[in-house]
Amino acid sequence: MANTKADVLDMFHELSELTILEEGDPASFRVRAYESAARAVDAYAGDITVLTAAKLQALEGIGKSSAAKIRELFDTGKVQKLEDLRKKHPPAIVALLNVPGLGPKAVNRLRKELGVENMDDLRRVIGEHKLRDLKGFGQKSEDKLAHSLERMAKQGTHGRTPISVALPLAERVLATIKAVPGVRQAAYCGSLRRFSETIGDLDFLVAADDATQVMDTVIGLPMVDQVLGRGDTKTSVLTRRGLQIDVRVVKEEELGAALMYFTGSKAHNVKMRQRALARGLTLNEYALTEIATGKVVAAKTEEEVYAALGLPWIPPHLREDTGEIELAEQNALPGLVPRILGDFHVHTTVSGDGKSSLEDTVAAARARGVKVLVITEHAEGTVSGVKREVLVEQRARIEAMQRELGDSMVLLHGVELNIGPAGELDYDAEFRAGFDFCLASIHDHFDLPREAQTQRVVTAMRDPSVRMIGHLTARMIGARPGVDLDFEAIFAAAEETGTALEINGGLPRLDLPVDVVRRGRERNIDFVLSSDAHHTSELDRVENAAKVAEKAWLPVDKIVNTWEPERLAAWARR
Ligand code: DGT
Ligand code: CA
Ligand code: CA
Ligand code: ZN
Repeated sequence: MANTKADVLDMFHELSELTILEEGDPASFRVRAYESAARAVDAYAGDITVLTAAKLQALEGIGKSSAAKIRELFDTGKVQKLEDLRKKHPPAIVALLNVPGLGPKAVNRLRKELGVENMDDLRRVIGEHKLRDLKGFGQKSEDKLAHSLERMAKQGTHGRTPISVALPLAERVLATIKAVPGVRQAAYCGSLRRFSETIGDLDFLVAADDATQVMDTVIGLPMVDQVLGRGDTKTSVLTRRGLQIDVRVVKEEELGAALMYFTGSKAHNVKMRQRALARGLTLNEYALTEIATGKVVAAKTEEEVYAALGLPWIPPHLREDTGEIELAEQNALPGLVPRILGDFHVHTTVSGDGKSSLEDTVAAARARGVKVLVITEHAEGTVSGVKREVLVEQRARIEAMQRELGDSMVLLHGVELNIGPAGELDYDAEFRAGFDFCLASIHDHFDLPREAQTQRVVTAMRDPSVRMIGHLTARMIGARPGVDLDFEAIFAAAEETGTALEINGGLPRLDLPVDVVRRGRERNIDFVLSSDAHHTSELDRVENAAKVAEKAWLPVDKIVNTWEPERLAAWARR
């Protein structure tokens, strides 16, 4: 299995992660070199696999040792340095870095001094109060780590893979499978197809002439660590990160029934089978069949199976048995987002963490059909934030660009304010009032108690400059739980002040979460789908936000992005 650009990116990310542990320093020379190499590879538009070491080294950001490693990966299929690091720092140790408050130095010391090799060990030594007497830790950090573990457990993502990791991985596996000769169709199903936030395992279905080649390919995938089982129709492998991949080869005539079965959810399937039985039919992963005659009624496509059961096709991300079958029956499924005409949360290189220029961002948004675009750099209160002079200068550039754009697009100047621990905002009221649009979001102080946390957001909402709250819960799926909020109080303040709530489409966030949108969907609140793009390639993340809204059955007219451009622009400028 030939390695590709994505495998090089994986290699550098893993190298940097393991080197952080090795050296106990997240910003060492080597770590920065790997990260810079990854960025350079990512930005390279040509075929990276054919470049010689010298050509690689000539690319900005790639040094001699990184160039050698890229070649080593392409030429030999593995990289010795990485193999060595993997032996010293197994995945269970790397996973400890996800515990808020636990850095690489601390992980190494806990390992050496208390024998902590995984999450369970950590839980145990904290329970046994072994940290309070350890030099450099103490009571306070023991309490803090206990609290972190508690919040992680509450989040219930232990052992599951965040969608931000699973989806790009699945797309790569899918592309590889589709390239196997004789493969007619292939798709991922399971929780990923339902757009769940975390994924237990990946499930693929393949319609192919020759299963052998498909199975060989799956087993040969570069991220595969272990083969759990191989058969004629099903193969299971485990990636180095501990993610299981199940691949099933099915007959093309049965693909629809199989897709339905393996997409689930289980609860949705149970209802559908009951529905079949009530009509004298059986539904399984092969077909919908007449019980009396054994005759196949439908199997090839999902649409046919749903239709034979008297239903319109139900989009996968709605199949959670939260009432979607009953609505489908009355032809009243919640509407899908028909179009996304605005993006109100976008960064450019002016932000410390932005990667695309203003010009490129505007051009890419235009090409996507965006009619109202608001540029929102980080304000000075965040690490990547900028001073007012820079923003004043940007405003002039934006005004000039707007003149050139004419009627084709409304380009507005906004800013992403940081909400301080007591709801304080960046700059001063007068400067804030000078923007077309201000959104405000939380970037720190995640541990405040519910009342203070809620009050902080409500205070920001009451500020006349704030039009929208960005990524309300500030969670990072699988890494940081959302802050503790009284959502009813937030919804009430949103109604009272007319402040919109963002649905941030960045896969690591997906914030608001589906359950929060569900709770707020009947309220008189404006919701906005945002990309929070830091690169032109991330503008399509508004589609993820749309999936969240759809999964929560948010009425389409409450989604600001779908409105007519004139109404949209007027709304943003208010
Ligand atoms: P996950 O992997 O935990 O994120 O969640 P799923 O939904 O992908 O679950 P998984 O991988 O165990 O199974 C994939 C789909 O296959 C599941 O959504 C529905 C179907 N399925 C699996 N086992 C059963 C079962 O025992 N009964 C029924 N009705 N469906 C099943
Ligand atoms: Ca699964
Ligand atoms: Ca599975
Ligand atoms: Zn942002």
